[in-house]
Amino acid sequence: MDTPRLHGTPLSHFTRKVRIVLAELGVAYEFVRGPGVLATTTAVYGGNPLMRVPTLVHGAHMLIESDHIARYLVRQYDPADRLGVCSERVLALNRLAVVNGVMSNEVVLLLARRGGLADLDGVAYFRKLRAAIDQGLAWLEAHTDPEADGLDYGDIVTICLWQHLEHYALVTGLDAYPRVAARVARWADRPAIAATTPAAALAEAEAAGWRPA
Ligand SMILES: N[C@@H](CCC(=O)N[C@@H](CS)C(=O)NCC(=O)O)C(=O)O
Repeated sequence: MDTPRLHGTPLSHFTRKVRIVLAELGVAYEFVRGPGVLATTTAVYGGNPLMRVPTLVHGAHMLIESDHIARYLVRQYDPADRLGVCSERVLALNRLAVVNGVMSNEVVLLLARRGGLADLDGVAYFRKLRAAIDQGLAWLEAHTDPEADGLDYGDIVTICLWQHLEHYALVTGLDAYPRVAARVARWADRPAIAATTPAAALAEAEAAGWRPA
């Protein structure tokens, strides 16, 4: 089949999940960088009608939703699922839901700010999203074992969330979550992780001539 084509943006943490899975599985792919996520034509998002990234195009298939893409890749390239991408353990499912929820809340707040709203905390719903970020991080802290064996998909998504939070600094008080920080630090030098940090992805994109919209 053709080389998979991944549509994303350099700083998208949802896209990064897929990039790390591709690298861990040793799958070569083409990374198509869109100009940003405020454009309103689906072509910019690889055909995703929801106008979000990531989108994976592989042969005749177009897939959206980072976790669905990761599952598709595992089925294609790693049926043994060494990273536990398809795990249905309750803890794994809840971890994924909490990380995704915190990521999504952060995206809403960042895009509201980027769209011109200066006083995020003046909107009751946005205050709730912030509170849920704090509660979600506290849940992760309580359910993270920094010494657990092996890198799994739960670690990958947590790393993407954590380093994105550090990059944007929209959320303060990250030092309240030392177990999460320790778990992330444990894998920080792994090639697939180090090569896709926000700073590395941005530098790579700029070197390739990418400019944000
Ligand atoms: N549930 C989606 C979320 C994707 C998502 O929200 N991506 C962000 C970039 S990190 C985006 O494109 N946001 C634009 C928007 O929400 O309109 C997934 O897992 O792929």
